[in-house]
Amino acid sequence: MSIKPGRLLIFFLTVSMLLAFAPDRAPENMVLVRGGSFQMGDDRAYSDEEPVHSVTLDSFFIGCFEVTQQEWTAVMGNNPSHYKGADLPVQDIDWHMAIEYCNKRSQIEGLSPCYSGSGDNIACNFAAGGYRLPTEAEWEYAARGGLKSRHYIYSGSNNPDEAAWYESNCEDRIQPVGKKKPNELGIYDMSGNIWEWCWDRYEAGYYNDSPVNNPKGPAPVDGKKRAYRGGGGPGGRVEWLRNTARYSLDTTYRSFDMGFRIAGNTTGKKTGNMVPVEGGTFLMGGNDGGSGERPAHAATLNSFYIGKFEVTQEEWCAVMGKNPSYWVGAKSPVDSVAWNEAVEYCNKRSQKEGFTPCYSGSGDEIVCNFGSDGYRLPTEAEWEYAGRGGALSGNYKYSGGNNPGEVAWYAENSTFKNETVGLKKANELGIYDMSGNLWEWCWDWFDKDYYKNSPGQNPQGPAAGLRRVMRGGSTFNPENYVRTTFRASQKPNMGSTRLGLRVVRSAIGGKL
Ligand SMILES: [Ca+2]
Ligand SMILES: [Ca+2]
Repeated sequence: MSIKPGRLLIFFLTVSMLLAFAPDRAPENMVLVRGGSFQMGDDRAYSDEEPVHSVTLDSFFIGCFEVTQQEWTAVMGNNPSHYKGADLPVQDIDWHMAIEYCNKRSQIEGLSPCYSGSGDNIACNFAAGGYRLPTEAEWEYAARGGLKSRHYIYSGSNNPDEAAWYESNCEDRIQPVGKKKPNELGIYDMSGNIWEWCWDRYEAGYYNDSPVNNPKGPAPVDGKKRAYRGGGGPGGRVEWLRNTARYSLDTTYRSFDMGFRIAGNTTGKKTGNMVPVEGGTFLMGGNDGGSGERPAHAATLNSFYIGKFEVTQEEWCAVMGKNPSYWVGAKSPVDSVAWNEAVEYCNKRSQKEGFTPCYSGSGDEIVCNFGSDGYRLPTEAEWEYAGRGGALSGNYKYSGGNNPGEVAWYAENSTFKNETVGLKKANELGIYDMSGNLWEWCWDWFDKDYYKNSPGQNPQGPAAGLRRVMRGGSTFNPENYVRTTFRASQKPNMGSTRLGLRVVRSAIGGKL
């Protein structure tokens, strides 16, 4: 791969900015709502809640609270609310103001904004990583408690006074968020307190022919009205608090009891310490290396994310509950983990963070679903592509430079113990310690002759074997072993004090 220096600089700055702003975890005060199917609507109430119908939603994030005045002011620099208080929901917000807040907050946090266009022609990119309003279906599913639903009438209870602020208990004012009982998912005030704008245009008969999967409201034929949900407050009647109750207003309508709650896609979030690697074609292996590295051959890879660091002992413990490492240090890479255990870690971490696990089966029959969005080990090709700096490659011998002492902990500069991750110079993509520190497990079965006939697209290693690939060399090894093309292997049931792992995730649909 060759690239002009000017272009390289721009690429590098872009990647650096992405890294600098990428959030480390789910946004504060948001919960993951696991996708699933539910029965939307209610046949016993108003006609616009009929018919009850099946809806299936993807996972999403939603705010635990209505957007507060403190949050609003931090982003927008003003406070339009009638009832003032930092921990009160922001009020007097029309639909367009809510949209503007979502985009602005996305930009501030380095997430790609969901909304484009203006006036009556606002479009929402539901694949973007930024903040947005929930759809009506998302709102109702979350209010009902998602997969944990206990089928209450109001969000979190059958007793309106337990779950909601409304006319009989709110003392004629808007109340601070989070004081009533949360619902099954830990979300507050979905019933009562302020009304909450949703994304959807409103049509009373929409449920008669709305799509089953991720309904997003009627097409723009119904004018300016948008749906809102979950109100109460002063003058709020008890029947308005129901999870299924639907209302609509012109998008420019403002009132002291109107605000919103944010939602977000699971894509683009939870990228904690994961570096986006744009797919591309590179020359894998090298004709100057050992026989297993030959021949150099073209490999084309899809985009993926890779850990900026080797998995640390802290990260391992948070998922697996114990630390197997010989060389102990919370920020040092975990060692003494067998390949099978590394795979188990990936699946467990995926489940914990709401991703779909990649691995199934057991022992030598473990298979990897590369189409899942969960954590997995890199393929050998992904490891080498990322190690070489991907599309930004400077074609160095080691990951990030030609001087091994600058980029790697290896036999010449180490005390043989694992070093804290991230202390040496990062490579072109901002990834640390790919050369040296610990060897890193890869997915592939090892075959010394694999390069002689490996596929050109997304090679995933031989179908079977005795040993799994490990890459990058360790603090015990001389410089030859910490080259980006050097190949080695280990039996999958054997851990080593010199061997750890680094995780990757597929970029689903090619989107980073
Ligand atoms: Ca509310
Ligand atoms: Ca390493």
